[in-house]
Amino acid sequence: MKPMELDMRNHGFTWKPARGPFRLIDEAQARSFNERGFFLVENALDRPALERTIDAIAPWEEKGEEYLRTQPNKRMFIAEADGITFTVHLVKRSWTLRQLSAAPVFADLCHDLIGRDVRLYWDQAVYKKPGYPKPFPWHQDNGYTYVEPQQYLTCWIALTDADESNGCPWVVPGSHLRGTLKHHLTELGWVCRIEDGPEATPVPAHAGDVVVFSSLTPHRTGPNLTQEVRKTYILQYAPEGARVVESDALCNAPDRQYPIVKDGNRVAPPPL
Ligand SMILES: O=C(O)CCC(=O)C(=O)O
Repeated sequence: MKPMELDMRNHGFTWKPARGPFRLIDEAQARSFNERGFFLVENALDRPALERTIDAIAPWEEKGEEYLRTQPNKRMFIAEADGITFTVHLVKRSWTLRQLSAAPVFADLCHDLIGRDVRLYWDQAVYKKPGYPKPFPWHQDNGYTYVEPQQYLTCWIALTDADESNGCPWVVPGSHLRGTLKHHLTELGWVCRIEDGPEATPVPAHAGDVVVFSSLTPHRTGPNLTQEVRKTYILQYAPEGARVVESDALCNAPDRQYPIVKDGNRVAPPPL
């Protein structure tokens, strides 16, 4: 396969490896993150935490789906009623989700993989509805909104079991090391790669597991061929001082991009 082109804003990128001492991850997970761009944290959320999370998302996700039904072709950008929904910025609406975003497991992942001063950057639920046949195509998260530093963290929390039958993540191990790749816009989203290629690897996860990957790890999800909704809640974290390049805005909106780790310490989320 031809080497993929870089984003024109990506000059001289070098991967900043995660180095210990670590609070949560082990050496094998650190090696996998540095060399392959991802790893799995098993059983991060127990059953009650999963139920609280799903219940907190439900009213907002349902409202969003109702709105999509009123739109031409029941679509808005990449969201589609009865297909795939993206429910964003839920930490502005739910104390349960705000607390989850700053839970020790995520704060410690931030410490281990980003550093001593880290903020929540983005949160969204992504639900794939039963029988939805379309993939969510290959992209890097930094291919959507170009942030500097390019290297931030995505935690894909499985709220339901996810495997190849219902749209678990797939990754291309090792492709994070060159920084942000060139993306082009399609009706299914921004795309940096068409073919899976032999290296593409599915990352199945049980409900409560977290697929941890870099903003630079190319990933995709497949169709949902089952009769159940595939549910994920995604939390992304960026180092203090991160900026959106287009607008030159700091990623520090106080209502949703609050500190998670400050001077190396876990921080409670601000009240709603
Ligand atoms: O969960 C999915 O199906 C895709 C979500 C995703 O890759 C993203 O939001 O960047």
